[in-house]
Amino acid sequence: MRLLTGPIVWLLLWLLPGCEQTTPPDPVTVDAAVMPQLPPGQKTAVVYMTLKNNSSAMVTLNYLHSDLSDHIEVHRNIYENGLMKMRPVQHLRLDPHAALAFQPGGYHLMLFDVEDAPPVGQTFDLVLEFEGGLKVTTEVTVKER
Ligand SMILES: [Cu+2]
Repeated sequence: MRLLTGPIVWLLLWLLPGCEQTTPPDPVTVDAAVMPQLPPGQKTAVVYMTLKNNSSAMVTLNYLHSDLSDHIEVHRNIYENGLMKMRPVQHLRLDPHAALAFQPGGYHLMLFDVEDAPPVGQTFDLVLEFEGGLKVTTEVTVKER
C-alpha cells in the first residue's frame, strides 16, 4: 500500500481543477476589447481594451493588424494648455506584470479607413504584435455607441 501512496496522491493532484494552472499563462493577454459602432459615413474607429503583461519581462507593442483597417495606431489623450489632445504612441511599453486599460479619455486604438465594420454584437480579430515576434490575437466586440 505504501508504495502506491505516491502515485495516487500525484494522480489526485493532477485531477484537481486548480492544478491546471501549472501551465504558464500567456505572456500577454487582452481582455474586453470593444469597438463602439461607427456612425454612418465615419471611417475612423476607436478600440478599448485591457492589456496585461503576465511575464517578468518588459513587452513592447510594435504593430497592430486587422482585416478592418490597414492603419492602426495607439493613441493617448493628454491635456496640453487646457486642451485635450490625441498623441500617437509608438512602441508602447508595458512593465513586467503591469496592466494598462485603454479607455475613453486615455489610451485607445485608432483604426483608420474602416470600410466594412461588423454590426453591433459581432466580433472581428485584432492581432497585437510585440517585439521579439510574439503575436496575440483578440476578438473585438462591436458595441453600441
Ligand atoms: Cu486617437
